Amino acid sequence: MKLTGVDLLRVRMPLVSPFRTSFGTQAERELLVLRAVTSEGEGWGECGAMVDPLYSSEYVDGVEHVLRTFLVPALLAADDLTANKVAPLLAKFKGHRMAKAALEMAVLDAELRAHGVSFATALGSTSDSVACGVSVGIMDSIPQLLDAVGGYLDAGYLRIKLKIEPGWDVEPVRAVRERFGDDVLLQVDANTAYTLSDVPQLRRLDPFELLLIEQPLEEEDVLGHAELAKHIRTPICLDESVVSARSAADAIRLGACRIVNIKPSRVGGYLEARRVHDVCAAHGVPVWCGGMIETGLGRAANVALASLPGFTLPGDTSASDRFYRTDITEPFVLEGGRLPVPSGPGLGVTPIAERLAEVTVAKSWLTD
Ligand code: OSB
Ligand code: MG
Repeated sequence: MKLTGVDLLRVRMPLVSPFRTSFGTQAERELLVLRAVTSEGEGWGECGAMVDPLYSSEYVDGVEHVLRTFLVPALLAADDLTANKVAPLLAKFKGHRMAKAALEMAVLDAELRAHGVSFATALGSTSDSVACGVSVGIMDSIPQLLDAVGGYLDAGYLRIKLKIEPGWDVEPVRAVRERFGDDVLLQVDANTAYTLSDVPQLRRLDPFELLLIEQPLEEEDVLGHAELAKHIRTPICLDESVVSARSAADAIRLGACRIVNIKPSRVGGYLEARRVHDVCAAHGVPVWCGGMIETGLGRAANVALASLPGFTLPGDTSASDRFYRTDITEPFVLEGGRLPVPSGPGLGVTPIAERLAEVTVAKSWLTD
């Protein structure tokens, strides 16, 4: 197929409540939505990048610039474009994985819609629903946290993830265990907030039988995670450090993690995400699907990915109403702690034109 152009939409959506992590607090989600227009029809993409480069080096304005200046022009010049060719065509541009992921997602969606194939089928899905967990932000107080966790358990979530940072780690975990018991699947995510000098504090999490601790140390400190693993019992899961199938293989080989969080945007797209899944499966390493506060578009693709056989732990594939009162697609609604895997062509969901228009703050058409 031939790429005609890309509609670049900047979307701003309020969150149902502020979401606090060790790197910051956000009350709204501002992100880029892409509509690829091709000779075979259109496709939708969503970019994981946030407004500020706090989770990773990418950020909305930077993504917009690299898409406009380098990535979209490279695809516009290709005569016989397929989703599989996107990464090779963009490989000469270093980094910018979230920008590349969004563009590949839009091209993949266009291609799959044209062929009447779902994301789930294309990626190798083996299930028609996925088990869902929820990521719970850092709160001002323990009672507030217990209210939030209680609400999510009542809603049916099968796994709770607590965001932690120094000063908000052992006590919230203890409080959740005391209130809700030892059977709750519980894990924590530090978003790089600790160093190896925190080993004594991180060891204090050991008695709580957590499923995992996600990304305790900084992104580039893979060997540090391998060292930390020798001193704590809680399994280490990497998020920020895993940016490709190769880096996943390296981290596993070095003993830096026993579990991997797969975020398609972080690794450059759904096709690389599947390769991360395959590498982990080959090593017997369980994976789960992470999230970047996606709209219904990214959520649809994440749920499809999470239905692959290696995704043996519940993901951060929460329902649409975890973050948004109104989504830009039909909402994903929890059913017995699970979400149904979309089965329609491509993403299986499409933005509702009026909803999308309401939240779009800027729009530009990229073409040659
Ligand atoms: O580290 O997993 C993370 C949100 C934004 C940036 C990083 C992370 C998160 C979450 C929420 O934990 C994931 C979600 O439910 O979308
Ligand atoms: Mg994380």
